[in-house]
Formats: sequence, structure tokens, C-alpha cells
Amino acid sequence: MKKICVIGLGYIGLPTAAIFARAGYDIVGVDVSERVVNSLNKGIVTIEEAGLPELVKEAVEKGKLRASLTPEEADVFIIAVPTPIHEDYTANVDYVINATKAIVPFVKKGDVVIVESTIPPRTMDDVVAPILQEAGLDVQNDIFLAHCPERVLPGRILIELIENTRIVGGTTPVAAKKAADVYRAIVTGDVIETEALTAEMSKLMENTFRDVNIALANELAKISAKLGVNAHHVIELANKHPRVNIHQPGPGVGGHCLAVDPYFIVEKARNESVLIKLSRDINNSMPEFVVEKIEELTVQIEKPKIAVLGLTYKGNIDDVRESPAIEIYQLLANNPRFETVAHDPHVQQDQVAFPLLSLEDALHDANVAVVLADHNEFKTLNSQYVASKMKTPVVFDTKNCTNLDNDYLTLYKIGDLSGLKPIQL
Ligand code: SAJ
Repeated sequence: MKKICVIGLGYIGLPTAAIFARAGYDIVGVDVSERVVNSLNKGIVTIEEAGLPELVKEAVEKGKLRASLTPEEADVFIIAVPTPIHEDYTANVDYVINATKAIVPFVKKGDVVIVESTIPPRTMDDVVAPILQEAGLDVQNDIFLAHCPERVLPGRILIELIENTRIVGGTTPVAAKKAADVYRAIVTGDVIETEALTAEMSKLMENTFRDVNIALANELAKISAKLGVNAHHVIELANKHPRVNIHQPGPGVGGHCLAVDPYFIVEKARNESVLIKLSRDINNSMPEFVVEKIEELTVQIEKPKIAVLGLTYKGNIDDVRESPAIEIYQLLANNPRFETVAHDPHVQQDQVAFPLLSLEDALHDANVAVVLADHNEFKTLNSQYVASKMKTPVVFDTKNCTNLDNDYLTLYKIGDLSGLKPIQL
């Protein structure tokens, strides 16, 4: 086994391709975007991920990694394309279908075909396998088809791709073994073989577990605001129990994983997925909760200026997909009562449809600064500096990440809102 064809050069496909290239495999990465293909062939990476630019540059220079718009013959095919969600919250598996169809002419007897994209339960058996089967490939005997869900955390992808346990679900036991062996070449964690449906469900339940637990924390934040208790202290103390791990409340749950994957389960077992659906609703309600609190704070100000600090779905990344911060910005910007400005040191102007300001310009004469991402830059914000720029120095930290000093400004946190008072001019 020498050559691997990776379809989809995004947040998962590209690092995966680069790691296999470093391990000595010949990699051709395939993407539908000419921009991505051209940059990669120059050794340039178009996404922000720690260590990735250096790794890709080296692999391209050594001739181990190159990009193409079309697939090629290979020993292993890895499909790592997005599975977005339709407006009705059902999964859009079109990219997986298209990628599978695209590799059909190049797959030969003995090849391993792996889907890493997150997919609804039964997609391998009901969607992917039939496409290959209908093209004349015997998925029971001739090729080895498996689902190996990616499980890496953005920001730690290169470490987690190697160290995390991998679950490999084969459409047959032999396929599971063959696909698992592919990963054993690069993974230091365990590589566990199972069947496709179990792999699909385990991946979805990992993110659902987190989403449900965050919903519990967000509900606690709302309850705490009502009862006059500090949710951050409550969580800290409850988590001293050896079997309790309440997650952190925030402005909502974003990203293309936690905010999406639970719906893939709901779609297939609607009546049974009551808690999973309710948790999604609770997390989806957080942007409005944040905006309501900003309204309460600024009720006595004529045209309050709100500085939105952070637009990504979490800290220290450049990803604004499904970001609750973007939703909060839009809710504020669509309300003519507010003057809304935004700053994010990790986001480029072409990623968003509204102007991005420097920190200084965003804070200038602002009435409220609302922190929506736990970027390192915000953890180290200087209280005197922030207070000196703002008209009324009030910071609403929805990520409980700042280390600001109440002597210079008024600081509210998402889990500690009981003392919230309208700003007096
Ligand atoms: N969040 C909270 N409170 C918390 C933890 C997270 O509000 O206590 C929010 C974050 O701010 C963010 C969202 O949840 O908006 C998701 O962030 P995350 O760091 O939990 O996860 P992702 O979406 O970046 O990556 C997840 C990971 N899954 C798990 O940790 C179970 C990752 O390992 C998966 O590979 C990834 O989903 C994926 O691709 O499925």
C-alpha cells in the first residue's frame, strides 16, 4: 500500500493528507476548489491550524503531497468532505455522494475506501455502498469499505490525528481490519475495529454528549441569572465531585460539528430523540439571551454603541461557520437602536459581510463590549486600556475568559448576571 487519494482538502482532509505524506506515503489531494489546489501545489495552506503550514510545505517540497482537481488511481481513498445541514435540519450528504461517484472510475479490486466525513446513521450501508456496488464493484468481497470518523479538535488537529483513539467501522469485518491497518501506520492511539453503523453512531453521540452537557450549563446560566447565584462558582464546586463534569455556559454552540451532528440522529429517530432536540433548542436560544441582556444593560441609552469582540465559534481559531457570535452580531446590527461594531484578530475581512475594526476603533466610545470568543488576545485585555477607550466601561464576558478588573470597569459574565443594572449616563 503506497498511494493514498484524499478527497476534500479542508480542515480534516488536508492535515490527514499531510500526516500520511510525512509518514512516507504518496498523497494526491483532491478538491473542487481551484484556489485550494493551486495554493497547495505551491505549498501554501489556506486555513489556520497550528503547525499545518510547515508540515504541508515540507511534504509538497519533498514531492510526497500534491493536489489535483480530479481523483486518480490509488490503493486507499479517503473521503473527507463536508456534510452540511439543510434548512429543515436534515443532513446534506451530497458531497459524500459526489465524492463517491468521482472515485468510482479509479477504484480497483483490493482498494480500501474510507469515509471520514460525519454522516447520519446507516449512510455507509444505505448510500455509499450502493453507489460502488451499482458501479460494478463488489463491496462484500472486492473492495474494503469503512467509516472512520474524524474526531479531532480544531486547534489541536495535528496532535489529535495521531494520538486519539480511532474507531473504524467496516461494512464487513475484513474491511474494518484493512481500513484500521491504514490508520495504524500513523496513529499512536488505539485503532478499534467495529461495524459501520456503530462507528457512525459513536461519532454522532460524542458530539451529542457535549452538546447536551453544554445545554445543561447554558440552562444553569439562565437559572442562575434568575435566582441570583453565580453559575461559574456553582460549576466549579459541583465539578469537585469525582463523577460530575458540568460544561461551560456561553453565547451558544457553534462550529460544523456540535451544532449540526445531533440533528443527524434526530432525523433518523425523531420521536425518540427528545433530550437531544431540546438541547439543540436551548443552545440555539443563547444568542437571543445574550442580546436580551445587552438590551437590559443599555435600556437608558439613546443609541448605545456595542463593540462585539470575537466572531469565531470558539477561541484561537479563524472559523466563523455556524458561529453564535455572528448571529449575535446580526441580531444587534439589525436592531436600529444599536450602533454595532466588530473586532476579531483571527478573522480576515473577506470572511464576513460587515466591516471589521481594530480593537481600538471598536472600543472607541462604546457603551458595552461583549466578548464572544475566548481568544488569547481577550484573556489578556488590559482593564485600564479598555476603560480608557469606552464611553461607559461595561464588559459582558460571555466566555468567562477575561481577567478584567472591576476597579476600572463593570464586568458581567454569562453565568453571573444577577447584579445586572442598566448603565447610567
Ligand atoms: N462550548 C461551550 N461550552 C463548553 C464547550 C464548548 O459553549 O463547555 C462551545 C464552543 O464555544 C463552541 C462549541 O461549543 O462554540 C463547540 O466547540 P468544541 O470545542 O466543543 O468542539 P468542536 O466543534 O470544535 O469539535 C468537536 C469535538 N468533539 C468533542 O470534543 C466531543 C472534536 O473532537 C470533533 O472532531 C469535532 O467536534 C467534529 O469534527 O465532530
